[in-house]
Parts: sequence; C-alpha cells; structure tokens
Amino acid sequence: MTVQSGKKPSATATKTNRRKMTQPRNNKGAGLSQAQLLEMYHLLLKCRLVDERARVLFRQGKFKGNHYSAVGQEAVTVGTLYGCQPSDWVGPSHRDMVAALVKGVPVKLIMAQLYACVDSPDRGKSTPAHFGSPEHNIITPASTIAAQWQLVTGVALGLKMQKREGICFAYAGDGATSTGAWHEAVNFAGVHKLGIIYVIQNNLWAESVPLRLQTAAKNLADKAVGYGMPGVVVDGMDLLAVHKAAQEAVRRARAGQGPTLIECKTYRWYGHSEIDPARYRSQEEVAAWKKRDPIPLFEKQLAELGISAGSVKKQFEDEINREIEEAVAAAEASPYPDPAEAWDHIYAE
Ligand SMILES: Cc1ncc(C[n+]2csc(CCOP(=O)(O)OP(=O)(O)O)c2C)c(N)n1
Ligand SMILES: [Mg+2]
Repeated sequence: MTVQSGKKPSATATKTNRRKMTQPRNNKGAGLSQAQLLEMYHLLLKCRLVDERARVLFRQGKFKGNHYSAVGQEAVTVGTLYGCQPSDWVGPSHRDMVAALVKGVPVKLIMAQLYACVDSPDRGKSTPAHFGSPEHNIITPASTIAAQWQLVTGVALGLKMQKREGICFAYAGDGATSTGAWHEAVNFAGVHKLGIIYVIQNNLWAESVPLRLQTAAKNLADKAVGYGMPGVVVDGMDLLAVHKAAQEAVRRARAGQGPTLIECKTYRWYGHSEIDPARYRSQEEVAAWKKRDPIPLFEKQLAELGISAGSVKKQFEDEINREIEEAVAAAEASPYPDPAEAWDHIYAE
C-alpha cells in the first residue's frame, strides 16, 4: 500500500502561538528544535549555493567532465539525510553531489573532487559528478544507472551479516526504476529485511524521456508492494514532509524491520547536465516548478513556526560563500595527481 505524505502545512500560526512555538514542539516542526530547523535551513542553502557554483565553474571551463545539477531537489537530499549518523552509509546517484554536504563533508573536498586534485578522496580518478568518500561512508556513484542500488544493498547486507551499526540511504531517479538492476536490488532487500531507505527522486525526466514513457504506474512508490515493503509518496519540495517520511523509514531500518521505498515528487531546474539545454520540456513546466522552490517554501514553514529565516539568511549565505571561495581557491592551487597513480587501487596487491 502506498501512503501519501506531505500535505501542505495547515493554517498559519497566530501571533500568540507563534511566540509559544519558538521552540517548536508540535507536529508541524516534525519534532525538531528551533536549532535543528535552522541547521536544516543552513544545509538547504548550502546545497543550493555549492551546486550553483559548480555549474558556473564547469561553464567557465574550470573543471572537465560534466556537472549534473540537483538545484530544485535540495529538500529531498536534506530531508532524507538530516540526522543521519557517521556510521550510516549513503549511495548517491550521479545527481547527488551535494548529499555529501549533509553527511558532513567539507566543501573543500567536493571542490577537490570536481577539479580532480591530488587531495580529492579518490585522487582524481572518478568523473567529477561521482563523489565518494570512504572516510564518510559515501559510496562512489556507479555510472550504470541503478547499479548504485545494488552496491548499497550489498553494503546493507554486509552490515547485517557483520552485525555492524548503521543503515543505508540509496538515491536514484525515476528513470532508474525501469532497469532490471533496480528491481533486483529492491527485491533482495525486501527478502532479507535490510536496513535501507530507498529514495526515488522523481523529477519527471530521465534525460529527455518523460515519465509517461517510463512507466504506466501512477506512483513509482507503488512498486514497493511487489517487494513487500512500505512505499511512500511525498511532496519532494516540502522539506518537513520529506523529513517526516524519512524518519519513519529510518526508525524501521534501525529497528531491523527492513527497507522502505520513498518516492519524492520533485524537479530539476536545469538540463540533465550542463551540456543539455533541455529543449524537450516547456518553459511553462519549468516556471511552474520554480514557483515551488523548496527554499522559500521552507522559509514560509519556519515563519509559521515563529522562526524568522530572514534574520539569519544573509549570515548563513555569507558563511557558506566564504567556505566556497576558500574551497575553490584551494582546488585551483592544488595539482593533479602523478599520472603514474592511475594504476593504483585497481588491482589487489
Ligand atoms: C544503464 C544506463 N543507461 C543509460 C545511462 C545514461 N544515463 C545517465 S543518467 C540517465 C538518466 C537517468 O534518469 P533518472 O534515473 O530519472 O535520474 P535523473 O538524471 O533524472 O536524476 C541516463 C539515461 C546510464 N548511465 N546507465
Ligand atoms: Mg529523473
């Protein structure tokens, strides 16, 4: 059964209850304290600013390869990963470079990866979109769509067999759900009750393929029924709704009750990558989704909880931009690894 989650927040708080809610205790704040809500807001802004900067750097020719922007999808990343533990594992897709920020990775490492610097976690080996970091339990994205879910599922099986702490978060798009690898992974996790939160970022497009040519199913989360796990549909622009759905999935995973499939209805503002002008979709469609920008939506929710985002926004943006500037300067000053290193970490020694 698919559960619908993420209805729009109800009535605006009155002045009196707004004052009372400076430490939100009710359900509207998803059980989060004011400090936690502001931390989420900071992360939302950080994901946006780092991703936008990566787009500019790529177009300036500062790094090679490509960039797959997730601008517009930040509420999915922050909402699902906020509160994850260092022992948890993340399997991002090609679009989820900024997921690393929520896992606590400094911007400096991400820029080092984009520039293929000697100090990037993989020492310049992977394509820039494929950020992984063993130190942070982030699995380098597999280029083959949905193969990443098989890798994450394998990690979850390993954690279970070795009785190790931690759960896994796996990310993929709507297009990935049509591949055999996707179904094999989800089926296996259902059978073995693995601790995984599977997150589908349904942004309506897989490169130029629209969702209507991808599936006849009403909701992608309905596919969960076939694999014996809960399937949840959530408004992927609503940070608190995503977080609430994810927290229930996290609770199940930590309790050994198995995986959950969460479908987040979202949208990528830009083309599939920076070399895609996205002429296959209408300007009206893009404009309609931009109106549902997750950042102002969250600012409105904060206001309803008596928290003024406006009073901290500039300070947050300044802090983040400073970190970005330092990271870019470090990456530009850092050399490529020695070409002889290309053979390292390929064969067991
Ligand atoms: C098996 C396979 N087929 C095709 C590709 C090329 N490819 C890379 S991303 C992508 C689109 C994926 O769409 P979706 O899963 O919806 O994720 P999104 O890019 O929208 O985040 C394709 C076709 C690939 N990497 N692997
Ligand atoms: Mg897609």
